Amino acid sequence: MNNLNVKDRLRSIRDKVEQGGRLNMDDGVFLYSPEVPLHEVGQLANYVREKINGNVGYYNINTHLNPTNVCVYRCRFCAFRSDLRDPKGYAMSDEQILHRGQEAVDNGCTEMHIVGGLHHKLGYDWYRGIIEKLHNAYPKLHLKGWTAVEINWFEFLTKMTSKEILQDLRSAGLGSMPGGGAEIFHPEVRDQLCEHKANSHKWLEIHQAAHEVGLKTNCTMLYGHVEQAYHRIDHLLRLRDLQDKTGGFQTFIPLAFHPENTKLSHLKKPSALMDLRTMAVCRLMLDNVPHMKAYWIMLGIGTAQTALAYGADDIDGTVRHELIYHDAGATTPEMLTVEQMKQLINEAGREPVERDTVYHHIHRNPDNFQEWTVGEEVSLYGKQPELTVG
Ligand code: V47
Repeated sequence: MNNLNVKDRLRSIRDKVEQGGRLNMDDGVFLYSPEVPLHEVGQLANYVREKINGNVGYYNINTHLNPTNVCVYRCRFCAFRSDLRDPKGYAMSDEQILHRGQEAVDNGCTEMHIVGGLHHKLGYDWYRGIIEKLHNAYPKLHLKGWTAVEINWFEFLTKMTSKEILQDLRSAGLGSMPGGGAEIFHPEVRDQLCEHKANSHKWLEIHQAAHEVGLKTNCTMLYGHVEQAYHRIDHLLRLRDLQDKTGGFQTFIPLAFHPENTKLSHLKKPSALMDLRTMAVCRLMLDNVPHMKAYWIMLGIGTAQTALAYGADDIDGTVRHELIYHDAGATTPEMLTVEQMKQLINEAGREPVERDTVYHHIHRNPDNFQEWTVGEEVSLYGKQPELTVG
């Protein structure tokens, strides 16, 4: 591609974006080409980000719970899983799980993010019971739990439909679903990473079922391993199609592959430049998903801050007890304080706003941090910003 072609194509993409048009497969793959300057893609994504979310940088106060790491699957990118008889394998007791709930409440958390392995010997009732027990003991804590891969496993265990399972989990206290398990939908890649687990149709069907029973969900894409640009864009287009139907996705989280301790440990971790380009391209392709999360645990703090100018409007939470990325070599701290979260958003020139899982403002009692109330839903701008692109 010569320089003139690059400029012309970029101009036509910029026109499309400014006029509210949609980018297609060719546009997306083009934006990934090294000839296209990163700052140009970033500037365009920032335009969309400010149009939708203004100058706000969202964060929440949350904790993670991985009740077991024992898993029937052997995904090649995963450093967290364990075999049933491996000394590393664990399954938490009710007491340990409830202790985590108490710790969360004591620390002012509004959300618990719950995911784990698919244990060979534990039935659906164990997984359901975790939600029910936590919800009964700590009803104010939002439980964002079980990925589509777990729901698919519960289908296998119970012979219930995904909709019946989701309704049942909702009645037990499930508040929403995280976006994990999506990896890369395209079978050319998925079959190399995790051939046995829920395929793209299943993953999307389960998220559609969740949206239909009134649960909001997130969506993700695992990048920087064996995939190519067209696999990533194909993935984003499949998510965009479902969002057109249901509107149930709240946040998209691009997940950079961490190779350490995985079966793909010979691969290099994606660079910060790749992380920023991916955030920007995702913001531009997913024009119907309101939020983009720069997950600081996975990106590192500096890149997460920079991503707030490349399409992201959210940096996830304070986080405690994260294992999936730390087992795979993440060097980020185990958690950040609220003051640190606010500072890093401020340093990036954005206005820090605490949200709950489903994007309502959180109001804290200034005299007692543990006391909080849920305010209004965040308002999306949906109007042209003052600035112009380019
Ligand atoms: O599905 C696993 C990925 C996901 C590795 O919904 C890896 O708010 C990189 O989905 N290197 C789980 N990625 C994490 C996840 C998530 C994280 C934060 C917020 C939300 C949300 C969801 O992590 C897995 C997989 O795609 N993953 N191992 C690895 N070695």
